[in-house]
Amino acid sequence: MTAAYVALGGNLGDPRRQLLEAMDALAHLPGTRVLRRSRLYRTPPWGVLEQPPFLNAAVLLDTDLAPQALLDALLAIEQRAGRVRAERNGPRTLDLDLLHMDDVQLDDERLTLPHPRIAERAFVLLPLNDIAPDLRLPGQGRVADLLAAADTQGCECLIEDRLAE
Ligand code: A4P
Ligand code: MG
Repeated sequence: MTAAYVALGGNLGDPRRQLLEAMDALAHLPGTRVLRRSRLYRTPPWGVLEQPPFLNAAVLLDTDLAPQALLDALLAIEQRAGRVRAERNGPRTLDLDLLHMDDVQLDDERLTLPHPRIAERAFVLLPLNDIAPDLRLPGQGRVADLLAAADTQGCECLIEDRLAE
């Protein structure tokens, strides 16, 4: 079994419902359990600014899926949520990014691990810090330290959606 950290995001349709359904779908993957769920965060759009705010979250999985198989499963869940791939960084119903798997570093045409752009993204670091503040991301640093250095302006935690416990 391997620990796997997955980021969830969305800003079209009903993002809250899509994120919660995606967490359920992750819990039903073969050989996979959800160990921790972050709170939900409302975050200003990053990259392409002219789009609605995002909801973001993160989960910690324990899985016996290999990295590529887990990526395939994430893409299938995105498809079922009505994801249409258009503009890079543009609006989407559901985005699932594989952030990190313990003891895995790889870089091929389909998958880069750890995800190379965690350190610069408050919308990833805030929920990741809920579930793994002491995680050390090879090449980037410790999650809580990265968050302390990140620009979290405009990000809010949805208190009523306290899901981590
Ligand atoms: N891929 C490679 N490595 C990975 C990985 N570690 N995890 C490949 C997931 N996928 C990985 O992904 C394109 C391809 O990347 C996948 O098919 C896989 O083979 P994609 O999701 O179609 O690409 P994208 O998401 O449009 O592009 P990009 O640049 O990866 O965007 P991000 O990083 O997903 O960012 N603002 C806020 N506030 N919150 C957000 O969640 N999200 C984005 C998209 C922009 N702005 C945002 C948010
Ligand atoms: Mg993605």
